[in-house]
Amino acid sequence: MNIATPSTPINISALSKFPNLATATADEGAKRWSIAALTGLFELPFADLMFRAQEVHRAHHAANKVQLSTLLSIKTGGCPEDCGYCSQSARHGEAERESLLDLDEVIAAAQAAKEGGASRFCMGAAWRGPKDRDIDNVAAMISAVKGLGLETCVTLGMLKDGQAARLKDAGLDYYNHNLDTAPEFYGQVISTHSQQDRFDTLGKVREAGIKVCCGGIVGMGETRAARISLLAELANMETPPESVPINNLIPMPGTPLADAPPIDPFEFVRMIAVARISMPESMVRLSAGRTEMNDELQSLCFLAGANSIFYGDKLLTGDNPEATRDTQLFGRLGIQPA
Ligand code: SAM
Ligand code: DTB
Ligand code: SF4
Repeated sequence: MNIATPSTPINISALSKFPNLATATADEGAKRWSIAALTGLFELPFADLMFRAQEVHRAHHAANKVQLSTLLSIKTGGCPEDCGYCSQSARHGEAERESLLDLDEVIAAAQAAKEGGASRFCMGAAWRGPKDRDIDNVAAMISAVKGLGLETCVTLGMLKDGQAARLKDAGLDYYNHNLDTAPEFYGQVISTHSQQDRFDTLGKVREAGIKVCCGGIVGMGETRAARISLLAELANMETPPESVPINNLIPMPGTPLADAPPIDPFEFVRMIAVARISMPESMVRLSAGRTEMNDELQSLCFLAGANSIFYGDKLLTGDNPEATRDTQLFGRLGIQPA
């Protein structure tokens, strides 16, 4: 059964054929994902969920292509925010504080990323949000990276009016700003800003015509209901994010979540699969936490519809698999990097 085509939104009511799946609420139309529908997907037998994820994946994306983005922390540590997972918070993080990198260092890293095979270069700064003079510096970095023929992405925290347009003018393709977790759980992880603040920045990014990269983290002690609630927030956006990073918590020493119990690996794969099904046109990114995953688990994530990764041995402060480990895995699986 073809439950979705590339040009039309997924027809959730078509899923009602399956006994465990609730349909979307009638008044909100087929594009809105109800909690019941998402829960129904999560509760499917694993093989059925994987089958459905593959159907949606193949209807919307090249089946065996995985997009590669390389990350660089352009300003590390000393962040005033208190995000409970983050090594870069001045309140608990152990990441050493550094000032903004020079343009030359950024260009060298972007060139190396390009030569390594990445198609997008993502620059992250541990700020609550950039000051206007920071935007000048980052705009120069964006233009230079774009000039190398790479797609550009930045994650700089909350934006003030006018800042997104300046980033767009510099050549920015994507802005990463995650909802991170369910609205009901957000306050237990972060107290220095609200999830509404995140939505406000996402609105500014959209308005400026920049593509949105927005996802979250699992493995922070949240319930399955909270994971579903996060996916509902993402999938029900007027335009769902073009890129949806699903991070598995890297428990950072010194952070409040340093001892969080790891998530069941199959639950992680289910999260990827439900993201894929509920956001058919989005790129789903298998993000932080891959170093701790074996090849078999990562393969299940690709089978569940993940079609992008962070590539290169470092994330922002945390570890990522060596590039050679990824290229070997791609070779064994017949995946083409893109
Ligand atoms: N300051 C910016 C912000 O908060 O958007 C950008 C940097 S922040 C490190 C980007 C994202 O990385 C976070 O929203 C979170 O989803 C993810 N992240 C941070 N620390 C993590 C960790 N220890 N494990 C998994 N994901 C993490
Ligand atoms: C995202 O969702 N994950 C990336 C990227 N966006 C910026 C960052 C992961 C950070 C992992 C912890 C660290 O490296 O400090
Ligand atoms: Fe700061 Fe971003 Fe880390 Fe939160 S996630 S502490 S805003 S760098």
